[in-house]
Amino acid sequence: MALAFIRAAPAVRRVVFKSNVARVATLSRFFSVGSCLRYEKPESIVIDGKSYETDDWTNLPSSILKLVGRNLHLNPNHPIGILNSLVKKRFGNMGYTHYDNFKPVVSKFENFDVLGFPEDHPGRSKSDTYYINKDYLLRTHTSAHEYYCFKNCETPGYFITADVYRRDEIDKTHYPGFHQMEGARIWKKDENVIETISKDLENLPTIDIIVEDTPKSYDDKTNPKQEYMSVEEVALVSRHLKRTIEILVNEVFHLGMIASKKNRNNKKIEPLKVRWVEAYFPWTAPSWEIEVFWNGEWLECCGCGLVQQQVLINSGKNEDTIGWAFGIGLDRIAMLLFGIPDIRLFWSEDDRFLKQFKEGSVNYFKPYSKYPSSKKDISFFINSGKEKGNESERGFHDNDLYEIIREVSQEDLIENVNCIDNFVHPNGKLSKCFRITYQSMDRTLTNDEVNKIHEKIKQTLAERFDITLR
Ligand code: FA5
Ligand code: MG
Repeated sequence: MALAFIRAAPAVRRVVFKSNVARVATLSRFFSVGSCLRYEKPESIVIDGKSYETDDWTNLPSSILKLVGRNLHLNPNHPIGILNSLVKKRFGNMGYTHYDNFKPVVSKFENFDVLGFPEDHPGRSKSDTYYINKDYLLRTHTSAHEYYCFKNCETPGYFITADVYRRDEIDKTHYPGFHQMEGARIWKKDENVIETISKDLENLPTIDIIVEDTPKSYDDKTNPKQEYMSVEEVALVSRHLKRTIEILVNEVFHLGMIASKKNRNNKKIEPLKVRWVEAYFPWTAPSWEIEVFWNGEWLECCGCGLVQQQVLINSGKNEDTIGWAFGIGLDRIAMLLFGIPDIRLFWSEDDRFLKQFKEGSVNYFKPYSKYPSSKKDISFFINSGKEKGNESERGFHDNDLYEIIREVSQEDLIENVNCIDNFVHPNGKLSKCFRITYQSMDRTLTNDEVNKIHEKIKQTLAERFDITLR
């Protein structure tokens, strides 16, 4: 394990708040961006041997810290590691450097600023991101390493695989830690650039795949090109980008199809069907997402686009550089390919899970048991904020509750949290009701145990927020 040693701070820091009404009002504003002075915050946090002083921005709880350093993508016998190796092998001799050892702590500059995230982008807020302090955070995407890679990579392109972290909801397809793979490729925009990219395009392997796309490579109104690139350059670079991603998804989904057909004793394999849709990312233009048709549904799995010239320049590249980048989420894809019903399972240390997967092979997961679940509700009024206030002005963000739930039930005992009721009372207060589904993947939970956790969640919520339980 790469992490982590936490020194507990004196308890004083957070006790002050409760008995002082005036203070609570100030705090509510403070909470409005998902603060975390409320934790028993350590004075410093050590990750990968480096010590970071905490401050008002710190909101990294120990439940998340303990995920850091698991490096599931480096385990050759884990579904995430298997996916990673498959892609590495596929793109082995095609001019890419593979980075999969980047540390998860990055600067705010690398994760947001250098990529041109607007100051008010929700991704920057404390309710969405785990901050170590005002300057450092757990990367929320692998694009946080574009700066380093564009500066240092010596091949025309690179791939990055890494664990990323986001404060998010709780259900079968969301987990606060997940994995992404990033890819990028650049060319020098010289007099031979058209010829060079055309040649690179010809050298890409051909595959049997059904693609829905518009013939236009950009749209002046909805998905504009950057001025410094010619129409022809945009067409060629975006063609190269899309073909590369199609090869990637085809590789992994094809194996998934074999696994699932085997599972159903059906031998016929159809070509994969994908479609391209316009998207927006601050650091690419034009931008797209690819969706894959799987089990009757379109699945969004990868964002991409032509890298903004400014990002390349910020990263020390010559202004005559053009290129593309993409970022793909691995966990949801792995869930489909390996037939894994709950995203929590990836983090399981139970042999009944881990022993089922072997290097180089995509096979279906055999559930070892489904333990009973129990549902419990939690309802409350949010006191602070006035009628007109939106949710965050009221001093509470749903992600704050999810965080408390994860913190109290340390062991991943919760399958799902659903907001089942949300209304403004005539007194102007917002009332919310959440339904929590308790279910362990490894054992049967006792009533007593569930009740205790549930009470603790309610109590912690009431202590930390200006709310009234109903
Ligand atoms: C990004 O993270 C961009 N960095 C992608 C990118 C890279 C665009 C380079 C352009 C150039 P997005 O937030 O959409 O984009 O996430 C990318 C993928 O990660 C999603 O398509 C999804 O498959 C996966 N993903 C996002 N949030 C979660 C989550 N909470 N749990 C599991 N997978 C997730
Ligand atoms: Mg998205």
